Amino acid sequence: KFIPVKEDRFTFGLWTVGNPGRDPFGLPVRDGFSPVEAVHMLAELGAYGVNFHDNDLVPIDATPVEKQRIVSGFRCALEQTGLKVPMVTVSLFTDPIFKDGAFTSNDPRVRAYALQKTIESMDLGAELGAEVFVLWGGREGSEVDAGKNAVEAMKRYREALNYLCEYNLSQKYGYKFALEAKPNEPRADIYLPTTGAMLGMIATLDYPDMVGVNPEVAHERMAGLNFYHAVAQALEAGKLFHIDLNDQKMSRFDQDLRFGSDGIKEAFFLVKLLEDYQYTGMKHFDAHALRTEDRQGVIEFAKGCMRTYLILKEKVAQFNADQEIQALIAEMNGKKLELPDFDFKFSPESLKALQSYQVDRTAIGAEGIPYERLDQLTCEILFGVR
Ligand code: GLT
Ligand code: MN
Ligand code: MN
Ligand code: MN
Repeated sequence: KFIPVKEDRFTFGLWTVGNPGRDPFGLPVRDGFSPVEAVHMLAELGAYGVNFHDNDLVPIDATPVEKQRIVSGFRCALEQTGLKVPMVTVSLFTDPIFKDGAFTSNDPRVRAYALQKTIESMDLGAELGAEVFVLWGGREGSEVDAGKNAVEAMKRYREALNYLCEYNLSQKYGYKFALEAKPNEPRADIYLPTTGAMLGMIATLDYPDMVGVNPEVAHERMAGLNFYHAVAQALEAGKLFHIDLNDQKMSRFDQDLRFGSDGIKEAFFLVKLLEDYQYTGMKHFDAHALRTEDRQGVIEFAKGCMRTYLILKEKVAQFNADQEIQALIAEMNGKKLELPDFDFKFSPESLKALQSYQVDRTAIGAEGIPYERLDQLTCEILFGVR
């Protein structure tokens, strides 16, 4: 029970299980799993795929011959295990050239290099069968707003995304781009800081259908927002192309904790959303093992992410089948409006009906809505006592 299988579509990044436990104050504490080791380990645990940044696999200064050797070794491990590469991304944040941004840098030499590096990553991903291309603009932001014009930054961001969409079309890659928001870290302020901001930008692109979002639990929670609501909006808009699952304490530095390890109730409603609405994309764990762990701890971490998802999925089924819970929900959603000709769509008839509406304001305002009972029952399902 709770053993992951390929159909669960769980994926991890090379940078997640490859993380050696370095943090801004401390040195690495373990050998992270190398790309080939990660492929074997994840396949054994029942994951569906592995994702990477260009430089997680191929060092930035690799020669073409080295690149070919690395990629063919990696491909060989994929073939042996059947693990897929559903998503690829590009590091536009590690190298010093990106210290003041990539697509939004003031320096056109940097902006051009960012595009070149991104299209090369798209080539690499396409070679390995990737269908989603994530863009996380970790350095697209500022500390000194006097030096960077935030209006120009939006124009440059858009210009870059339009360029990449055109490239995608020209090569017939068929990628869907998924934009990942984060409010801060490593920059003091990152542009387009929330999933909602990304959705706003996407609507202004030349090919809006090609571009969606990759919301991450931790990032929305760092901004103090309700992740479940952000994902619901993206899903309803048909823009949930990918998702980064992890956990995070509110309003702190980026923690990338094991999925479901902190905000259990929010994780439950997230799983409920993905399952009830039959999200078919990848469920990607963008998290890493605590710095206290050795390599065995990394395996426990990876297993834990998937197991917690599957446990919550079972809790969702229990919630959906619980008669008392469903009766309460039906009661809350079962109110009737006795107003013929009014259907919430604007027309001369509905307007007339609306204007004649005699509402019993006091009586409706005095009706109780049993959220206390409903929430307690939800908690009891999560506590395992129901
Ligand atoms: C980095 C970041 C993640 C992004 C990755 C994609 S890299 O680890 O913290 O949230 O998803 O670029
Ligand atoms: Mn994160
Ligand atoms: Mn991170
Ligand atoms: Mn992420």
